[in-house]
Amino acid sequence: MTDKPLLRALKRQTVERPPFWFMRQAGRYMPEYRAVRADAGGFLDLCFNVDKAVEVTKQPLRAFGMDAAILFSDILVVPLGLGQKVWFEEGEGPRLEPIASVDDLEAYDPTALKQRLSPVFEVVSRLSKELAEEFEQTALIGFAGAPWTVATYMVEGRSSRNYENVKQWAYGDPASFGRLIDRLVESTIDYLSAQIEAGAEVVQLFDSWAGALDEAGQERWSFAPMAEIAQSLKQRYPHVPVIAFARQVGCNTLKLAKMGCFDALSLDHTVSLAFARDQLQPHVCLQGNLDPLMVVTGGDAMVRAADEIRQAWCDGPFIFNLSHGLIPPTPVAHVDELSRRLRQV
Ligand code: 1CP
Repeated sequence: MTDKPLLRALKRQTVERPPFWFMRQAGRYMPEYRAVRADAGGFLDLCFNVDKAVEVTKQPLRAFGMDAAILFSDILVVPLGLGQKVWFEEGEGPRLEPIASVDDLEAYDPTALKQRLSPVFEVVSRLSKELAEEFEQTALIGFAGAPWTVATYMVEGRSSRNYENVKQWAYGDPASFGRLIDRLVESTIDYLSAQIEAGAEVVQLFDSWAGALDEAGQERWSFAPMAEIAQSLKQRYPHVPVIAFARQVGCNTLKLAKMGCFDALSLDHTVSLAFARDQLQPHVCLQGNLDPLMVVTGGDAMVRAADEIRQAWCDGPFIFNLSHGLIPPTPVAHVDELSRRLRQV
C-alpha cells in the first residue's frame, strides 16, 4: 500500500495532486461544530470530552474531504497539564493565572502532565482507529504550541498585543527566561511523544507569535527550542515528519529551512511565493499560504489567489493550507468551493 498523500508530500515523493488541509478546519464557522460545542459546556470541556473531540475532528473531513485531520485540542492544554490555571472566557478568549518568575513554575509538577492530559491521547488513539475505517487516505496530525508562543500566554495571562511582560523577561533576564523555555521544551517533547505513541502520524509546532520577537530573539526563543523538540522526536521516531509554523518571521524562514530537522514549513501569506519556491523548497516541503480572509471573501479573488499558490509551488514538495486559521465568519460555501477545487487533479 502506498503512503497517504500528505505523508508522501512530506517525504518529498510525487503526488497526484497537492494534498490540502486548513488550520482551524474544525471550529465555529461550521454549524455542526457549534451544535456539539453548545452541548459540551466550556471550550476546554470539549477538548477533554473524548467522544465530542473525536466527532468535531471528523466534521470537516466529512464536509470537505481534507487530506489531513488535525487533533481537536488547543495549545493551552500544556500549561494546564503543567498545573497552571487556564480557562476560556466565553466570547473573549483564553485566560491564565500569569506566572511572573520561574519560582512560580517550580511549584508545578511536570510529571503530572501526561496523566492530566490523558484524554487528549485517548482522542488521538480513537481517531487513529476511526480514520483507518472511515477516511483511509487521511493522515492524522498531532500538534503543540511552540515554547515561545505558549510562554506568551503563560506570562501575559491572555492574548496580547504588545507582549510587554514576556518580552521584558526574555530580553531583560534571558537566563531565567531560558529555564521557562527549557521546561516547555521538555514538556512538549513528552506531550508530542505521547501523541505519536497514540497514533499521530505527523506533528506540527505552532509558533504563531514568533514574529513578535527581534531577529536574535527569534533564533533563541523560537527557532532553537523548536529545533530541539524536532531533533529529540526524530531520534525517537525517525519516520514521523515534523512541520514548523513560525508566523511572520519573513526571510528568517530561510534559517529554519536550513536547520535540517523540519520536514515542512508552514508559511504565512507575507512570505513571497517566488522566494519560498527558489530558496525554501529545495530544503523543505512548503505548506501554505492562502490568507484566511480570502476564504471569507470567496469568489474570483479566492480562486485566483489559491491557483497562484498552487502554480508557484506544485513542482516541488507542497501541502496547500492557509496562512493562519479559518475564522468564525467564514462562509461554509466558500470552504466548500475551495476544497472542491483543491481536490481536482
Ligand atoms: O469558542 C470556541 O469554540 C473556541 C475557539 C477555538 C478553537 C476551535 C480555540 C480557542 N482553539 C480552537 C482549536 C484549536 N486551537 C486547534 C484545533 C484544530 C484545528 O486546527 O482545527 C488548534 C491547532 C489550535 C491552536 C492554537 N490555539 C493556536 C495556534 C494556532 C493559531 O491559530 O495561531 C493558538 C495561538 C491558540 C490559542 C487560542 N485558542 C483559542 C483562542 C481564542 C486562542 C487565542 C488566539 C489569540 O490569542 O489570538
